[in-house]
Amino acid sequence: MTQTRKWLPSLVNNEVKMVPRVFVLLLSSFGFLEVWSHGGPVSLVQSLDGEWKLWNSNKSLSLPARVPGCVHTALQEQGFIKDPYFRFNDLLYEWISLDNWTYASTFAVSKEVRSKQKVLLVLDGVDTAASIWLNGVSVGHTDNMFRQYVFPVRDLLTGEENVLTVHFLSPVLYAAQKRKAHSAYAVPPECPPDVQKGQCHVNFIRKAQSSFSWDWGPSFPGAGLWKGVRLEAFDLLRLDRFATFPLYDAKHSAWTLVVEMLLDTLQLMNGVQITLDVPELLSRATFSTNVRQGNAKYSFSLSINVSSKVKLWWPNGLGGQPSYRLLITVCSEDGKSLYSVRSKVYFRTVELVQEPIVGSPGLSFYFRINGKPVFLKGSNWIPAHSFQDRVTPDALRELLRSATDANMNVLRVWGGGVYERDAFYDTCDELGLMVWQDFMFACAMYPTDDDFLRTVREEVYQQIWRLKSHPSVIVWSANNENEAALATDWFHIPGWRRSIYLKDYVTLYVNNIMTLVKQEDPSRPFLASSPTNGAESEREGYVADNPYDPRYGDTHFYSYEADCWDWRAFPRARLASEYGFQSWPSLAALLPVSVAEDRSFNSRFADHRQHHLDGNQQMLKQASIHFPLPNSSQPLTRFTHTLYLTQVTQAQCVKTQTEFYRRSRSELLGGLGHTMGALYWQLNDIWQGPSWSSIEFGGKWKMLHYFAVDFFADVLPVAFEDDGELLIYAISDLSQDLKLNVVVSVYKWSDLDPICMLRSKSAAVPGGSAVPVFKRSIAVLLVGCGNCSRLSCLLAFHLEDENGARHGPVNHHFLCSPKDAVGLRPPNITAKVRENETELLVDVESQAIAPFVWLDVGDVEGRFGSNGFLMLSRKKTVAFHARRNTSVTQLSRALTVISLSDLYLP
Ligand code: BMA
Repeated sequence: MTQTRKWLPSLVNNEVKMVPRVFVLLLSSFGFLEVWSHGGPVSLVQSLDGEWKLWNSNKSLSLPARVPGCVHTALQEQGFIKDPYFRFNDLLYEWISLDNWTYASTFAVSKEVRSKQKVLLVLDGVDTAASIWLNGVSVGHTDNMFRQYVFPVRDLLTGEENVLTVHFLSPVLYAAQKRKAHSAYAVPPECPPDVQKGQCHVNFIRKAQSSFSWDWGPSFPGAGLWKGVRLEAFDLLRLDRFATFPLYDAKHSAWTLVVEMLLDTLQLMNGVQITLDVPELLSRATFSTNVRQGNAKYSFSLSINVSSKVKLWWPNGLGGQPSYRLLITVCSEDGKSLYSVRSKVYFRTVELVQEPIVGSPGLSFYFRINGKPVFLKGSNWIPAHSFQDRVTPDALRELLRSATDANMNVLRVWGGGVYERDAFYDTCDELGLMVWQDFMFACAMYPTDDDFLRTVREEVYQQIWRLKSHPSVIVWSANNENEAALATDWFHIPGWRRSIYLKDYVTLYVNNIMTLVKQEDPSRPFLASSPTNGAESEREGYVADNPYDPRYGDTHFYSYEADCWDWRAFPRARLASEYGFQSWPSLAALLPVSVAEDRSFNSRFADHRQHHLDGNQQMLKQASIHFPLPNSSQPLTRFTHTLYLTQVTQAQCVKTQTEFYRRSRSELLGGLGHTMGALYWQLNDIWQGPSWSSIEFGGKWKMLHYFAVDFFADVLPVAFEDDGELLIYAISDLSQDLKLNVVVSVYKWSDLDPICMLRSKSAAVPGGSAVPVFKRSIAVLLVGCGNCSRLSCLLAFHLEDENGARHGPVNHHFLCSPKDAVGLRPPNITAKVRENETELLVDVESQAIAPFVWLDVGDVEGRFGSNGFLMLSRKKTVAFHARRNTSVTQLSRALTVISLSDLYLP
């Protein structure tokens, strides 16, 4: 069958309007960039996206398949398989990744295209090992899902019936073959732990490392054309890559905009005129250059004339994210316009500060944006689906919005997933979400044979070019935990073999990746790993003795056994880039992927979804330290109570730990402290299962995410106990200084009215600091309040300025475990939905203090203004922000409310 494909009508981007006789060059990999050519079709683009054919190796299955897409999605859409996430289907559908698959497309190519001097076949993403054939002729091979592949095909094209086939090798078999060929020595780990039910040798294939299973995700090693495919035809030159970044000369307070282009040129062109124009900043310059034949890089610097007028890009919470329009025109010597580019540019500086700290061994480790030290508040990002084509633009945006709505200013794109799509970084730019960008290597040793290094170098090169224009990206980091894995010997490497792996480590991350980063993007810092001791690791040959050393660099810290309410267990790190606790998602998330018998904490299903050894038991054990375990005789009630309790436990654990990091910002104790970042593990989920995430699969916020809104608030009071004393710190990430006092209300568990209130003296809270504002012996405080004890009372507190205005959220401090609390009464909570002119509201009423009140609306998409809260009043109104149209009736029907009291009060 011959399909006719349409010429692309316009660019991905929003601003360009189609003008007659303007042919548009689609550069989907450039994100916020628009390119078009004037006065004649210099470049033509023919998309080959759309419906292709797909079959397996023995052709027992043959079906239509969408491109971009993947085999699993195609099989599901055509009814050959059910939802891969349903129950145990990850095991049932293992055969899909053990088979080889072929994608094929038949298409016509116009004379216009074929008459161009050069026609390229461009594949933006091929997952992963494949051979590509056009009209029966091999055009090339692929071995890396993170690369764009480009093949010249002009002479292979015919008019009507062109057949393009892409033969995919099973990724699992390919990885095994590569491992076998690497006979000199093993490159551990050979396989994931059994509990992950995954595939082996993922470190031998340049594919999302988590696709062979992870401790929060299933094994679905997919195959397919996961990004677009197109023909690009041109006569003179083609803009292959484009990037722009600002440089700031502090001495002269002057900005320069660097514009870089990679041009693919068919003949020497003298005197090409390149004009750069940022009209809003009255800056324009024309450069004349000779363009060589072949692929070459051209770099131009535009001085910004009104540097003092430049509005800076700031991280969320610290200012806006203004952008400017950059217009580029390229003309031939005789003044004929060849093409134009329009792009967004942003101005900001970034530095990673590692310098001696007075009174401390070690080095500081923090980011300075536009000269200002910024405390990183955020989380870690994992792939939002096993099948990337299933991630809708809306879902992606909603996740990123959820991050900024929880007062985050950073996400770390973790090295075991994928380099995210352009829309991800565009949105981060817009939202002021900084990105800590890992290269895609995680929790393993990697080979360094020539083929591997060659493909990695190309991958790294392309990703740097694709992402370096984004102000959101503040740091490159070469891998996840591989320095630590080597230093602390995760894989039990015999001493005499260690040097092999050390050498491989330095070869890959330093000699190759770091060298490339320094060469292609000197505009932002580079780290060889996370966690790392940074400059100290470098001094120790890039693998430090202890990369978790809190005196240097960033730290990952996990402890499931110790009581997470005890801050003394946490390392006082310079920057905490990973820490966390697991929880289960809501029942609503589990319903579509389970049947009745699965809905119990001891079911085979609950066990199957848990990919972290003893994870379910760890959650219960941690919960039981402070809470009663659910014991309802109703199995489904017991299950939902258990899901709820794991979320309560997780929220409370991560709150305690994050508050510890935030209050350690200005302090040095025993040389430790000056903590400048808290990124918990992990923001999002890949499927419906237990994990460290604060947002479950589908976008619903877990209790932790609601807690994050408060514990990441710009101004926050934090309480903790030290040696019988209660201390309250005021934390401020604001730019301006404040004068604040803390108001402490002491409540009895049995009474909704406070029994006494205390107010501290007003204290200076400088912008960007954490300062103690209250200190009192707990015993004295309790006696002073009258009839009060640790078991019968609890504290709520907030910050106020001299005019009595509250700053930041109300926080609370438990003086005992809720399971030991004396006087808790049944709250008999009721919740009623109503509507005002603009939104849906829930009126919550309670007859007693109720901890961790949780409003749930099942699968109605949206989120509450607040949730999981401590009810200290008789009435509270909570807004519901619906994502889809919903009504009072629908919401009322779906609404349930639960609090901790439901778990053990009659
Ligand atoms: C860290 C991460 C991930 C993992 C998480 C939870 O090691 O980098 O590899 O999912 O901890 O175990």
